[in-house]
Amino acid sequence: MTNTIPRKIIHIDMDCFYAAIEMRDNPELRGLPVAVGGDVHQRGVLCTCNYEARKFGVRSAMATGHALKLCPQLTIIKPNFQKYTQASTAILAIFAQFADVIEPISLDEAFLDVSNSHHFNNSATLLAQEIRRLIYREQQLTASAGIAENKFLAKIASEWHKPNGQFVIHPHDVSDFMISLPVAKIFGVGCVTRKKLADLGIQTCGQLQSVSLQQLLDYFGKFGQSLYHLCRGHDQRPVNNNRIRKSLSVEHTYNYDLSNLKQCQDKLEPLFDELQARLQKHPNKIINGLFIKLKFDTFQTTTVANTHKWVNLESYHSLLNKAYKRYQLPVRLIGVGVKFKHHANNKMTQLCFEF
Ligand code: TTP
Ligand code: MG
Repeated sequence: MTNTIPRKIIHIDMDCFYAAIEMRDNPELRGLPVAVGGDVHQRGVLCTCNYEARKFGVRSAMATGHALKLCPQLTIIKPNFQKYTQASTAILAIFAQFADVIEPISLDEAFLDVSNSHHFNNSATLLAQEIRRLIYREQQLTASAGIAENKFLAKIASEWHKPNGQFVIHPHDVSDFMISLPVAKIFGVGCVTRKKLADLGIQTCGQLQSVSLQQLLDYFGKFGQSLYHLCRGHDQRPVNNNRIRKSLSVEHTYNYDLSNLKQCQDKLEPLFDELQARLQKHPNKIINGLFIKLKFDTFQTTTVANTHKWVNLESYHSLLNKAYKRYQLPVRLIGVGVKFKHHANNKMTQLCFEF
């Protein structure tokens, strides 16, 4: 039997994200049309622009040269991805204060499944408001939110009151909401599908609902099935929690088996050095334990962990000794890693995307 209790999904999308960060960091830009992107002399393209620039018809992915024709006074700033990643990490840490199930989609966008949240008496509306308030307080950036029973609707809803707003599609309003929604709002419906649908006289999801599943399968193959459900506002996709990095490890399978503990010990230092190098790319994360993994020639695998808060070679030696003693067999693989703390309980940034 399917679960009849509607889920509560929040979709958060930052407003003109890169441009907003540049305006935050340079207040002189506020009120002026600003874009972030490549140089006109190098045939650059815009990543995004602020809402002032959008009034001139400037858009993301537009050639810088074209944007300057539409808006000659446009200020163009070179992207600074390190800054955007830092802000994104801090925002993700705010989400983690309120939701266990988080799916970051890009630096400025994430889904949160808050169906079982105890915050605000399980009001997703109040929760979204609080998240947006904290983002503003901690990052001086505005976000928009959509709240609905699934990812498809929540994402559409977050556009509804953009910028700096939020919108709820209540489960009992879904049918009405879908009737006039343009088919172009369905993800996966690009120019080609839109044209095919237009040829059939279909512009809205309401009109699409009158096409049978079989006809949709005939016209669009497998995608027809998705169209059938999405035009009714149905979307079962879970919020995928696995995109947040919870650990980092380096492992190596050796060309020949390591036949004793001493040989394993000799391999530890290069693995440790590589782990440290990779950790430097994640400066905002907090380590919450070290682990070692061994795979023996029998393909049995064992992992030993501790709760140390920083990496050091001695700890890995002691973990290795313990792991090796469990089987005392030739070893074909050694892995060394760290677990990250993944719940934010203070203002520090503790999460990052798995790129
Ligand atoms: P979006 O959320 O699509 O755009 P936005 O946040 O700038 O504006 P909006 O208020 O409409 O949400 O994308 C987020 C960031 O991703 C954006 O700030 C820059 C980057 N981006 C690109 O680099 N290239 C692109 O083509 C798009 C669409 C976005
Ligand atoms: Mg955005």
